[in-house]
Order: sequence, then C-alpha cells, then structure tokens
Amino acid sequence: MLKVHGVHGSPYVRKVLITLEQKGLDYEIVAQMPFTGDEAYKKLNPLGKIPTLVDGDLTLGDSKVICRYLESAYQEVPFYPADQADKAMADWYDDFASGAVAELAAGIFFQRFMRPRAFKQEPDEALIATIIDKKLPPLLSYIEGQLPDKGYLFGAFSIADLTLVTPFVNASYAGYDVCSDTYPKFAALIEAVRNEPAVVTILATEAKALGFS
Ligand SMILES: N[C@@H](CCC(=O)N[C@@H](CS)C(=O)NCC(=O)O)C(=O)O
Repeated sequence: MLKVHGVHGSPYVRKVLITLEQKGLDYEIVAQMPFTGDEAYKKLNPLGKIPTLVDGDLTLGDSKVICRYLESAYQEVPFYPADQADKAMADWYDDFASGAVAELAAGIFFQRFMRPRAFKQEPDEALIATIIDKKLPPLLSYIEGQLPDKGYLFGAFSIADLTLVTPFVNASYAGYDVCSDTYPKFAALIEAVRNEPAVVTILATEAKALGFS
C-alpha cells in the first residue's frame, strides 16, 4: 500500500493526501513530525521534510514530485489538466504556490500556530504584518489575475486549484483569510476547493488531528 510519511496540518502533506483521495487510492499515513531532526527519517528523506511517499521500492520526498508521480502511475482518475500547455501551467502554479506562496501564507500559520505550540515561543507579529501588508499582496494580485471569472482554472477541479489554495487553509487557521472584496475570484476559488468532497474528507480528519473538532 502507498505510504505517506507526514502529519496533518502541513500544506504539502495535505496536497498529497487530497490528491490520493481524489484519485480514490488506498494509502496509509506514517506519522512523522517535521523539525525533529529524526535521523532514521532522514534516511528516507535527507532533507527531513514532510511529506515523503513510499510506493514499493520508490521513495519520493517532495509534494510536487509526488503528485506528478501519482498522476502518471495512477491514471484512472486524472487530477491534472489533459492539455499539455495547461499541464505545464499546473506545474508552474504548483512550483509557485509550494515555494513563495506557501512560505508566506503558511509562514503566518508557523508564527501564530507552530511557534507557540511546538517551540514555546511568541509569534513574531511584526513579521506577520510584513507578510500580510507587503509580501503577500503582489502574489495574491497575480493569482487573482490568472483566475477565470467563474469556476476552476482548467474546467474541472485539478491540482492547479488545490496547490494555490492549500497554503491559505493554514493561513486561515492562524486568523488570516483572503479578502473577498480585494481578491473576489481567489476567495471564491478557496471556498469552492474547500467544498470538494476529497478536501472536505481530509479537512475533517485534519481538524480532529489538530484539535479543532
Ligand atoms: N518542497 C517540499 C516542502 C516540504 C516542507 O517544507 N515541509 C515542511 C512541513 S510543512 C517541513 O517538513 N519542514 C521541516 C524542515 O524544514 O525541516 C514539498 O513540497 O514537499
């Protein structure tokens, strides 16, 4: 069976779990906390980051690579757009969102949620203000400009929509929601993605794991 090493709450783990749910694949979660310096885990993933996917003899340590692999190895239910140019754009959105966007949106979560709980430190509210007021707006404007007036990026719900939204689930846990007056299309996309059955399933499990329900 497919194994995902990680924990609920990570935007990267969430993306992989929703992809697995969306494709109707069976999987097992092997609990692995981030930031532990766990040497045994570093044998699987030398970066020590989560998620890592193990599929038989194959071990992959990055959510973008994992989702791409799942798409090519398990084709019955596609989760990428069919058109080559759209697929390339989906890869770009995944790179953009898993990099710069996640760093900022999940950074709010890291400061307000992880720092107090995992590191017993106060959040750096000055840093959070810089993220919210200065660093995120240009990226949010770019996303808003990429979105269609209605519906998903490439017709059906795909990895492209999921990857843009998942860091903002973390931000919302930390009290930051994308403003629907300034970014109406993106706020609507976030709402639509959150209502997808595979997303509802994972968010419900996650809420329990994080002690929100
Ligand atoms: N590029 C990686 C990023 C994964 C990542 O940064 N995961 C965080 C948890 S949300 C982590 O494991 N951080 C621990 C660390 O940086 O040591 C991916 O897309 O899978």
